[in-house]
Amino acid sequence: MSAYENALREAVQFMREHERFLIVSHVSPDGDTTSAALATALMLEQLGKSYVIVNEGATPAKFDFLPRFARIVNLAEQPLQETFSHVIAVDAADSRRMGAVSHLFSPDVQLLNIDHHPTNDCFGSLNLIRTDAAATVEIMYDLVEAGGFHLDEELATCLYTGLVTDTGGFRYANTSAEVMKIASRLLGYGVKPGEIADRCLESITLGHVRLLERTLGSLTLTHGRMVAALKVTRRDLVEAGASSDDLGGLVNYARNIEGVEVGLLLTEVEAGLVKANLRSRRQVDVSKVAKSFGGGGHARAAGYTYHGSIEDALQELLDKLSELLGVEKDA
Ligand SMILES: [Mn+2]
Repeated sequence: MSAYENALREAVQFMREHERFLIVSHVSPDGDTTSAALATALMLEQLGKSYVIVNEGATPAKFDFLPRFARIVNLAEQPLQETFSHVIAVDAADSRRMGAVSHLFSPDVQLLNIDHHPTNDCFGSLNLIRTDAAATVEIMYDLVEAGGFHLDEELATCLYTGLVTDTGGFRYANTSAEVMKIASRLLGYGVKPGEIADRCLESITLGHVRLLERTLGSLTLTHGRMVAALKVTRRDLVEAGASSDDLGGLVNYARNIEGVEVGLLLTEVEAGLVKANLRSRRQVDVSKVAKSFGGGGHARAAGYTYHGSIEDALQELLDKLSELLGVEKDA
């Protein structure tokens, strides 16, 4: 039995052996972590277990078509008193990605870490990691098979949504034959691909459009036009009436410019706190760049948090990219 098959078996056992669970999705939740958390909930229901699903903050409303969405507790608005001995974290590459949730863990906590990020540091007591999986939900699909869980429209909808969002609608390089095979099987359970794609990929908020209008003016090209950067200041967010929810996809306007290898989006979330989103086309492994600043992610999509001004964040990042690309930033 491979180490992965063994981890699948242990994960199923973990779910069967215990009664009450805390399910944690990662900070700034995306479609994959949200779908994986809800799929976990549905699987625990099948086993007759009880659970609480939490996120450090708000989960984007565009995912509210997913089953059990209303069960996700936003800890910023609804603090919990209970502590948990059994925790399942999904799509979080390290314990910091779970956000401020550790006060919910009992001293004897056992944590099952289910993830597909190559930068995962195996922070769980059990680690179910497959770094060649396109999404955490692809691992959840393996778990459904390994544990003999019953696939129905609800569970299939969660798994399909995670696949659609983490592959950018089956367009990114992580779209494997296996992904298409799984997606095809899931459609057989009544999943509605048009509706899911519309909700997750096509629909944009008014806040996003207003933010885009302001942000495009900040576009700078460096390194012989191989790097494109966009900046969103606190003021942009306030004037656009936008929240961090509305930032999704903005970084692609930088990366998608012809000839650009690395697209950057720097967001001043609050004074002195900057979120950096990095996307690359084909050469640069941006997860390494993110990791050098204390973050993580994938080769083509990564991010980190920076303490300091947005200008300093940008300059340090551009200097790092100069090293990696072997090109001066003002070239
Ligand atoms: Mn993911």
